[in-house]
Amino acid sequence: MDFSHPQTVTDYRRELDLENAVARVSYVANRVKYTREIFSSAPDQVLVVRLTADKPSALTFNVKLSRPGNKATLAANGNELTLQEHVNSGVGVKMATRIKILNEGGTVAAAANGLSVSNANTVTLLLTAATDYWGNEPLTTANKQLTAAASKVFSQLQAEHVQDYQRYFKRVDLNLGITEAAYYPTDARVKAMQAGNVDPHLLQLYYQFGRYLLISSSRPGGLPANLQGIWADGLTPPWSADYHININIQMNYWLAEQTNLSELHLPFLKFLEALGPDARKTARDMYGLQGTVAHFTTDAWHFTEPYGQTQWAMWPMGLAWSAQHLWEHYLFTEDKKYLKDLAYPVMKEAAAFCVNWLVENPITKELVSGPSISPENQFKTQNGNIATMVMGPTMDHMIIRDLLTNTIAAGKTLNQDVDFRRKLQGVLARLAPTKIGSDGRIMEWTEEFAEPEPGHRHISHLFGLHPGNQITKQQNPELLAAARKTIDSRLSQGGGHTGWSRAWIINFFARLQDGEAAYQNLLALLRKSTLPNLFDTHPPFQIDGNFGATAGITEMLLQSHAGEIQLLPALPAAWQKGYIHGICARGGFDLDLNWENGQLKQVKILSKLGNTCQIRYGNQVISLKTQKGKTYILNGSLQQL
Ligand code: FUC
Repeated sequence: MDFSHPQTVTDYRRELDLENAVARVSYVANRVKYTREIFSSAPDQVLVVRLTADKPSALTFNVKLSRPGNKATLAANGNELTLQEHVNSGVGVKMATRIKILNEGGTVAAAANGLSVSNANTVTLLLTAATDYWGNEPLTTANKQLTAAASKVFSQLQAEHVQDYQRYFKRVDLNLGITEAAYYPTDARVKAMQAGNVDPHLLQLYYQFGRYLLISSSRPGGLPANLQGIWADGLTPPWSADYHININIQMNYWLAEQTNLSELHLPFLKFLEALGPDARKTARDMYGLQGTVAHFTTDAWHFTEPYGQTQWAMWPMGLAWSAQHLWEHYLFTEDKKYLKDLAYPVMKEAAAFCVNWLVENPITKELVSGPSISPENQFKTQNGNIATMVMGPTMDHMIIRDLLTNTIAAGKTLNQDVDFRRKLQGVLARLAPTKIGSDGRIMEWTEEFAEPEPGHRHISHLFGLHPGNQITKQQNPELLAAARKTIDSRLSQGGGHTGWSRAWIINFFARLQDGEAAYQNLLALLRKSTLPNLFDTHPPFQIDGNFGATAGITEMLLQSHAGEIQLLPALPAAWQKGYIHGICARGGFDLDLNWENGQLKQVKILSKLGNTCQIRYGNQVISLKTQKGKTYILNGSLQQL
């Protein structure tokens, strides 16, 4: 949109309203106040821009439609524009974008590269866009969507959008208190925070921003959120806006179940299923093995082969790790049909690859993974060379242990594959265990190699602490202590320098039940790895840190990975009073937690499935039998009210 406004406009204000998922712009030019409201509607599949002015006939501007590369064709017709391209010189998808201008007052006429609006009172722009990725003819889709949207008035489009969005957004309410900083613009608050200001409300905003981003980028029937969610800029975004599955896309979905956005997990889960044919072929052609395998990254075209340098490429655990999400969705929902139809078949094939892949260490007789890497990290060999590939990196074993354990549980739940389950049990019994090194840290490799980059951003060998559940206070405190040493060592040597790495560290400290360290790392994320609009920065912008931090804040307040529901496991002193309502625990529970003076005041538990659960707050533990659909209220001493 090109306006012929004067050089300077005043009272400029731009906001993103997280409650409604509506962006607004307002400013004054030539003594006219202009406003814009913009939203992208999931139910109507349309982007809507509404322009108004506080004086009649004040809206005069050009609307252009273009795409980088200058290969798209543009057509204007009345008050509509159509842009089309068969991208990548006819090898990629076909795309079509349509715009319709609905003006109240004034006129719309043809102009260079678009249309011109003159002297209108109010203008609504409707934009639809489609590709043939899912098989439909894009122009037909974009036309259909445009016609349908144009049959509704603006207020109806907006009401439907807000209702649809809030259906997800309003499920969770976090309150960490408010200071006067909340009256300042977000970019100023981020800056003030970097200068040491305390702004709990900004953390609350940041938390909900993470949920907003997932609601807005991951809808059932669509693709999962990529490295930039859906906010990739330009045609060559960093890392091609792909699906890195050696931490990043998993992190994108850590918040899905716990922050009550379970349905929005499905694009990722379905995507894992869609990797099947290629993943089967890679296992067969590259390794001569049955089952499915994917490496460190993939994309919308489902490639699963390694490419690039061994340092990141030669790692056959991408699908095995991702398969954890399939089981997690089941743990939160106990949806047996989903388990049978979607999750279990994918888990089983990924597990089958792992079983075939492992080899026996001829000396210890343990089963080890390899040749493989510890994602993207390097070590020094005895003669001082820098190397990456080894037999038996710890993370691989942790991932395989997780997958095999989950696959056995899923098979048992479905009463399927007794023999296969027995086989997996046998493998688990021989799988190389997690070991503690002479310096008290969890060993990343089978040997204690010297590390060229001791503050490396990947802390892969703590997969068992988070997102896994192999290292817990309840189960193996000695490994927990070693995990702490591992993180401390990484951090003391400059670790946590990328946004996502810092976000992972928040989750680690939450699992270590160290609220202060989790909080300090959350502050560090806001101070060092956050852009003025709250986007996470690697650098550059990468969305995983946003999602990972929202997950981390949730883990500070509620955990359910260790066979019990633990309330406020890592509450920092800075959050003396507050509440979080609507977060979820495994086993089908929604919880409302309120705390005061740094202590649990009350917890309300909605049992969605009627399971019995064990609830822990500090050293107090109770067992709660529940009925499906009933709510239970406990006080700070876990007494039922
Ligand atoms: C992983 C990380 C990089 C980056 C990339 C997209 O491989 O090691 O830091 O985040 O994904």
